[in-house]
Formats: sequence, C-alpha cells, structure tokens
Amino acid sequence: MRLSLATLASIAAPLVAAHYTFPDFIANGVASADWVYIRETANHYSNAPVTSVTDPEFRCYELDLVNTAGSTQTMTVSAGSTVGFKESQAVYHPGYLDIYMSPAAPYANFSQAATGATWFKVFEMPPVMVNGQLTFPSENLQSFTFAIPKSLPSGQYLIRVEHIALHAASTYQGAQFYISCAQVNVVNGGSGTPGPLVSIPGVYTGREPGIMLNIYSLPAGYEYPSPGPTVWQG
Ligand SMILES: *[C@@H]1O[C@H](CO)[C@@H](O)[C@H](O)[C@H]1NC(C)=O
Ligand SMILES: [Cu+2]
Repeated sequence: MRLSLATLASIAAPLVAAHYTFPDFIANGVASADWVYIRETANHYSNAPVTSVTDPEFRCYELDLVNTAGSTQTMTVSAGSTVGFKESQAVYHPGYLDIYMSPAAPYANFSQAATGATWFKVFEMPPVMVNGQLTFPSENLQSFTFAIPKSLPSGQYLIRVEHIALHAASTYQGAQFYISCAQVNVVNGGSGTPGPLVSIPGVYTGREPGIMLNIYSLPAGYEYPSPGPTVWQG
C-alpha cells in the first residue's frame, strides 16, 4: 500500500505535536528566521527532548557538535536590552524555563566556546502555587523575552534557553529538556561580575528535587525548588 504524503503527515503530526524547539532569536523587537542566530539543533525536525544531563549535547544540542557553531550567525545586542526566544510551536508541557549565558572565547561561533565553568543564570520562569495548585507560567507560551543584564561586560556570549518539561519527571531521566543556544555579541556593557558560575553539562545530576518530582502529587504548601544556581541580578 502506498501512503500519500498528506496521510504520512497526518500520522506523524500527533507524535511531534507534543514537543517544541526554540529556533528564533528575538532582538530589537524582531524575531529572526529559524536557525539564523540560534545553533540548529539535532531535534530540529523531531522536536524530541534531551533526557541525559551529562551528554555533551546537553550544552546546546547542536545538529553537529563540531560544525553547527561556525555556520550560525552572531547577533549584536546591547547590555540592558530586551531579547527573547520564539518557539517552533507553543511550549506544550508543564515545566520550568530558564536562561543561562556564558562568555564565548574566542567567538560565539566557536564550537569549543563555553565548555568550562563559565555559565550563569540570567532569567527564570518557575512553577508557582496558585490557590493550592502548582501552575506553570511557561506553559503554552509562543515566545518570551527577558533583559540582558545591564552590567554584563561587553563581549561574545552564548545564550542558552532551557525548558524542563516535568509531566513525566517522577523517575530518573523522566524530565525532558528542550534546549537551544543563541550566539550574541554584547555591546555597551558594564563591569559586573556574573555568578555563580557552573559547567553545562555538569550543573545538574538529574536527581534535583526540581528535576525529579511528581508534579501530580505534591504536599500542601509545596514550593518549587528551582534547579541550578540562583539568577544573577546584574
Ligand atoms: C566567527 O565570528 C567571528 C567574529 O564575529 C568572525 O570574524 C568570523 O568570520 C566568524 N566565522 C565564521 C566561520 O563565520
Ligand atoms: Cu513533548
């Protein structure tokens, strides 16, 4: 039996509908086309998540760990300005969203940039309790923005978005990580000292109470513990 492309698409669509990527970088109020300033990810077609927090692909999930960085452009942004990410389709799962940055030497388009303990957190959107119910502000978002810290020194950086989907997180490696990295050149920077600094991979074990938990069975008065370092206020 031959299946038409339309039939195949209708079979495949429900499988990928649950997942998402972050392919478009927002700067100066404009969202770029897919994978121009964001390193194209290995899941650009499948949208499937990373579940190992120790794999090299946990850093930026590049299509090609060696070559993707060099074929991605670098966007110039001012410290203190608003930037963001636009999703391939709205964030479907309940979870925790955060943003890490790292200086990128010698350049953001260098595949070995940011491989040490150089990453710091600049933004987070954690689950919050509302009327005794854990709610997920990042769920169903199509895009979101945040500020590049004003005192961040000028230079080349990576900006890594991470959405940790928690719908199946009650067992080890059940949490699903949706990741990508934008390449930026920060100008008009300050003289702040970002921190605390962590390595990625390395920042998580996968057993943190904010990564391995059953979101459908939480004690009264529960407060979600964000995994990883605190947000640098800049
Ligand atoms: C990498 O970035 C640097 C600095 O922006 C640039 O001079 C160089 O041409 C880029 N390399 C590639 C392969 O695009
Ligand atoms: Cu999914």
